[in-house]
Amino acid sequence: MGIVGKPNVGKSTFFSAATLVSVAIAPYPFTTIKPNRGIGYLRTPCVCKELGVNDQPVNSICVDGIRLIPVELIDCAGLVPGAWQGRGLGNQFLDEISKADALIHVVDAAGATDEEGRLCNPGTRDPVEDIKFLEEEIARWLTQILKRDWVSVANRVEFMKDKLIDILTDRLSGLNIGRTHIVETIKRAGLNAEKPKAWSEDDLFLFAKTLRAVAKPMIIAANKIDLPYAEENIKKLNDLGYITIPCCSEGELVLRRAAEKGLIDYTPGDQNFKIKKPETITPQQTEALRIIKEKILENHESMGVQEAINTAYFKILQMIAVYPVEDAEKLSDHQGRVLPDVHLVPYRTTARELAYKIHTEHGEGFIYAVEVRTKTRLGEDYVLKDRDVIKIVSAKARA
Ligand SMILES: Nc1nc2c(ncn2[C@@H]2O[C@H](COP(=O)(O)OP(=O)(O)OP(=O)(O)O)[C@@H](O)[C@H]2O)c(=O)[nH]1
Ligand SMILES: [Mg+2]
Repeated sequence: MGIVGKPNVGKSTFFSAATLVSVAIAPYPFTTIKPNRGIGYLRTPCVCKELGVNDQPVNSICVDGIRLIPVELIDCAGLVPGAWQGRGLGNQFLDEISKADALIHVVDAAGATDEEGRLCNPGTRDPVEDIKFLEEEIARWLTQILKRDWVSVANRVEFMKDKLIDILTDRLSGLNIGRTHIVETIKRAGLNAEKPKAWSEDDLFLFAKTLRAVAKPMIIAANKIDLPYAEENIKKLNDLGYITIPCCSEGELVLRRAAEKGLIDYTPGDQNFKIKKPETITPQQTEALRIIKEKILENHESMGVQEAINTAYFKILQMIAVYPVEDAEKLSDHQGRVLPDVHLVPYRTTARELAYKIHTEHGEGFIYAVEVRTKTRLGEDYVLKDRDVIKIVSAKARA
């Protein structure tokens, strides 16, 4: 997941709040020069409570019946106008985007930073402009990549009868863009894949813009909701067709750090926290926590950071969480560990595809699967559902 946006909007704060990795955070543009990578967690209700078992997670964590699934986050350098031509840290930023499956676009919902990320009074900048600008920059950068050898690509299609989709799949694989993205883009943009020589400059740009939407889907983290003007601006952002999640990254970071130090009980995504021992915290800490509670948590469902990450994976990328087990009675693996793993797989993944994901031999020797709750036998084409607990029966033993 790429965390993107113009400079000084709180990308690194969001990243740090999600991963607890300490990174440079400062109130001026280009604080981040080299991208930061870290592990954040998706939050999903674990099946352990429903099934009445005590689990022993291996590839994830379970906190009071909430499963936390690790995911990789990349905190990118800030993007400024002209990045596609290499302005600012443009090239590096765009390289990082190419590795991401989807983007969380952090915007300063209060409009307290100008188009280049310099501080200004809240309410000055319209964050809607920031969204249009980011879409435009990425589309221009993709157009530039496509244009480099478009003439020869178009000639190959028209004179040598090579397929445009094959050529583009090959050309764009380095950007983590696959065949299905390209097929979907051509369909959505209504372009003729047989006649690329007839595509105008505008057609190429339309292709690039649509490709971004298909291959790098995006949600908006409307950050700095503690500042004035944020609420009004969020209403405008809601009309843009993206899912918009109000966030206070700075407040989330305070809560995560306080929880890490044992001062409060707080699980990311909760709408509340509990001070453990009031006598151990300083008056400043008490005041910061009071402000977070009154300004944010009493008016919103959460601090937003966890919700943004969850939404990006579960709604935008349409991932589901499934729990493979080896023993359908004990719900355990061969070492007796109960509900050890949860796998994040795309919606529409079949039982056999899950078997392959667990182990190639499992996939090759697949005989059938069992849905553990109902003890139903499932064929290889069974389409998995979120929170399925599945036993795979395979002819080949696990290595
Ligand atoms: N009021 C408020 N300030 C925030 C919030 N999140 C981040 N900030 C502040 O915004 C400033 C910029 O934060 P960074 O996380 O460094 O921003 P960035 O987007 O990574 O910036 P670059 O790396 O320069 O692109 C810092 O002063 C943060 O403390 C928030 O939710 N509310
Ligand atoms: Mg940063």
